[in-house]
Amino acid sequence: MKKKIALSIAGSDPSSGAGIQADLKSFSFLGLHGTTVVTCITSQNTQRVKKIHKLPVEIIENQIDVLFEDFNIDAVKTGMLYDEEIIKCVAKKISEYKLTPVVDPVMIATSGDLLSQNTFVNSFKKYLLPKTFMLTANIPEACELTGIRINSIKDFKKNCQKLHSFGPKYVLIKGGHLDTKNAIDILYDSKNFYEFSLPRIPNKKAHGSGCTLSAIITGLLALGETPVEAVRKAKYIIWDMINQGYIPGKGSDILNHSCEMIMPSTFPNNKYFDVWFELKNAIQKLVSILPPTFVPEVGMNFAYAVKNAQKLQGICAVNGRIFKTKDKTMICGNIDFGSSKHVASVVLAAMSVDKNVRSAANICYSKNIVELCKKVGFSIGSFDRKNEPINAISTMEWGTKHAISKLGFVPDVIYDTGDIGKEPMIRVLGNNPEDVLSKLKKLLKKYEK
Ligand code: PXL
Repeated sequence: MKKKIALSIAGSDPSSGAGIQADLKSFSFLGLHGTTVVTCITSQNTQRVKKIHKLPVEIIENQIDVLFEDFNIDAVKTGMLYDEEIIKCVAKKISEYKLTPVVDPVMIATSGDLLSQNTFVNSFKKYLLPKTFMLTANIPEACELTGIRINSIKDFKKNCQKLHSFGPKYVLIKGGHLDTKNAIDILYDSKNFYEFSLPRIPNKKAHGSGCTLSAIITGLLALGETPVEAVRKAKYIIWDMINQGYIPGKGSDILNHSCEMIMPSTFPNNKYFDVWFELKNAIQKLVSILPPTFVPEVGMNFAYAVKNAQKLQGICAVNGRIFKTKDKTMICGNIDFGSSKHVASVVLAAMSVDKNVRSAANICYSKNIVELCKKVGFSIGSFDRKNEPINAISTMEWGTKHAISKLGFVPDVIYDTGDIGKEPMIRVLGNNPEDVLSKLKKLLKKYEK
């Protein structure tokens, strides 16, 4: 197995919410091999930064050199650089190894504690910004670097242009601190402003979100994404990680960098990413609500096809399956394209009749559950494996088409009662994963009554 390699040059946060620890988790999330060069050791927890211990620059320089002796590094980010001496050292290495880094201008921690010396701003502008590929600043950092206040989107753009004039090819300003309905980020590349907007998640401090965003962007660049796409995708990923964040100590919440589901290393194009992301969210919701009694013995899968998919390669699903333990429903494997046959064949067959029906999940069969389906008003189709022609290539394709043709439309649910060595099964179909999920929720609600 070959992995892309990313490097983070940053400070250590022993509570693992931010700093190199967050960067390493972010690289793992993307399936990359992460490497780290530590600049400072902070003594901090989720409540405060107690002390900062700067490492000697020879040691920083040495760490960078040994890594480049050994690795072909695909992308680099910098985080906490603390003071002029470290900035100069890192800038020198950037030139020496011809790096195009993503640079996060870390100055202040979420707790409000300072993570930089007063020599930082001038040296950063002078030595590092001219060598920066993409700067990822939040509003206070952007204002500190430009002296231009941000009260509106217009100020945002002025700030981007000013920062761009210091040298970075791309400037990203994150609008989390601005009082707008959605959180808006703006990316500027000297020609265009790209706006990225996602709903705010209330009551979250999201310690480490700055580090994580720049690390995810770096990782996506290592995987070959364009800068604009890397930012767009990174935003979705971060949103998800914040949304699933948790409070590990007594202080702020941190992001959930869960590596349970690793993202595929490449997507043929954007529509594949969107399908993957929607399905992943639905599957995570599903396993948190679905009782193990609904999971078939052979396991469950949940599939979603890109528009007009013709082959299994265009259908995303879990490449292991969704299994049950005694008291839990759990995902085994990652979510990827071309990884299901059973449920994906159901989707392909349904799409051949109605191209809008692009998602399906299989659940355990029982007469009781079929009755529940009737009670909630689902349209129901079925097939009998005994009627399958000998020359049928795929049972699922034949069965699904057979059930649909008997009805004349694609129903909400298609079941079969099994055969020798074949577990009976119910498949729930819908236009997208949310649609399938809402049908499953309806069943559960009735089941629990
Ligand atoms: O999120 C900025 C940041 C970067 N690096 C280290 C940190 C923090 C925030 O606390 O501790 C080491």
